[in-house]
Amino acid sequence: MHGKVWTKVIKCKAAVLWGPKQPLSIEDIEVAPPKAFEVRIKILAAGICRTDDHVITGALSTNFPVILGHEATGIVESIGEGVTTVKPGDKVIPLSIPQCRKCSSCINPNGNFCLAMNVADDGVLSDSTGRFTCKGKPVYRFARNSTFTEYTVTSELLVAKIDAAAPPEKVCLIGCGFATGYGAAINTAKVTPGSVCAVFGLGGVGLSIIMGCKASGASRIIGIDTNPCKFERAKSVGATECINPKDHAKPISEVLKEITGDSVEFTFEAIGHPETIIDALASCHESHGTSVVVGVPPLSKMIAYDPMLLFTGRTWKGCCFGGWKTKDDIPKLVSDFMAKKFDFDQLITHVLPFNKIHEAFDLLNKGESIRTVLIF
Ligand code: CND
Ligand code: ZN
Ligand code: ZN
Repeated sequence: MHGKVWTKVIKCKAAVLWGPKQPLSIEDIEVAPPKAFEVRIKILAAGICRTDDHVITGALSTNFPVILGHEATGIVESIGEGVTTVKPGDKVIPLSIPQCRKCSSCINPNGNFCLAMNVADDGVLSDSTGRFTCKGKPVYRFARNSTFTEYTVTSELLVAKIDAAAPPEKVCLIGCGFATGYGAAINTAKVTPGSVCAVFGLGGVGLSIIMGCKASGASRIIGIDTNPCKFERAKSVGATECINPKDHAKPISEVLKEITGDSVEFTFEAIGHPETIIDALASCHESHGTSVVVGVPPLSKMIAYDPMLLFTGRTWKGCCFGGWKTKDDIPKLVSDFMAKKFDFDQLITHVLPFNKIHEAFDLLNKGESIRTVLIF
C-alpha cells in the first residue's frame, strides 16, 4: 500500500483561516509529500484549545492564511528520507515542541524548550517553505503543528509514537490541554503533598492543572473562574472549593489570603490575562510561594509588576506544554492513560465531526464546552 504513494501530493479538506477575525473556511487543499526527516500524518481526532481561538480573534499573531489546531492524534501516512523513529501505520501525537536530544535545553533535565526550532514559529518547515497550498497560495502551519486538516506534514522531531491501542478521540488531549495543565503542576510547580493550590481559569488547561495538583497530593485546591458553570466539573476532578471573582469586590489574592489564613503555596494562571497573571503571583505565599504562568497573553501585552512581589521570596515560573520532554514523555502519558491513572471524562464535553468545527468554536466561546474533539 505504501510503495511510492509517499511521492504524491494529497488533496484533502482542511479548515483554513484566511485572516484574523474571519470565519474558518473548509477548503480543498494540497498537502505535499514529506521531505527528508519529515513525516506526513493522517489526522484521526483533534481537540480545540483556546490558543487556536486566540489566532482567530487576533490576540495571537501568525502568518496567514493558516491552518490552526495543535492537539491531535493521527496515523503516519508516509515518511521522508532519513526518518527512523516512526514508520507508516504508527499511531502518533504531533507535537508543538520538538525534542532533538542534543541542544542545551534537551540535555538539561529541567525544562523542555528544545532549541531545535525557533520560539517564534513562522509557520514553515526547516527549509523555510510550507507543505500546504490552497487555491494556488501557500498556507502556513500553526504552532509547528496544524491539525484542523485531514493530513499534515511535520518534522520527525515533532512526532511522538504512542500505543497503537490508544483511543484517538481521547488521547488527542495529551497533544496539548491535558499535558500542559497536568505537567504545569507536576513538572513546573512540583506541587507537594498536603499543599494548598489555587488555579485561575477552569477550562481544559485549568482542570488538567487541578488533576495534577490532586495527583501530587495537594490537600486544598481552590478553583477560580468568572463562569460558575465551570465549578461542578472542577470539583469532580479535585477542586475542594471554587470562587467567582464577580462575587467579590477585592482582588482574588486578598480573598484567598482571608479564606486560607495566608497559606497558598502554589498558584497557576490558565486564562491568559496580564491582570490575572499578576494577581495569581500575588496570591501565592510571599515568602515561599510559587506561581506558574500557563495562560497565553496577547502578544502585544507587556506586564508591569511591583518587584516587591518577588523580593520577599516568591518564585515566578512559566512553562510551555507542561515542561514535558516531548518525544520521551508523551508516549508515557498515553501509557498512563491506558493504565487508567487518569481519565478525560470531565474534560471532553463534546465530540463532533470535523465539518462542524464552527459549532465547536461557538461552544468554546459560549463557555459551554471544556474540550470539543473533532473526529475526521
Ligand atoms: P478556556 O477558554 O477553555 O478556559 C479559560 C477559563 O478562564 C474559562 O473557563 C473562562 O471562563 C475563565 N476566565 C476568563 N476570564 C477570567 C477572569 N478574568 N477570571 C477568572 N476566570 C476567567 O481555555 P483553555 O483552558 O483551553 O486555555 C487556557 C489558557 O492556556 C489560554 O490562554 C491558552 O491559550 C493557554 C494555553 C497554554 C499552553 C502552554 O503550553 N503554556 C498550551 N495551551 C493553551
Ligand atoms: Zn493548546
Ligand atoms: Zn533540543
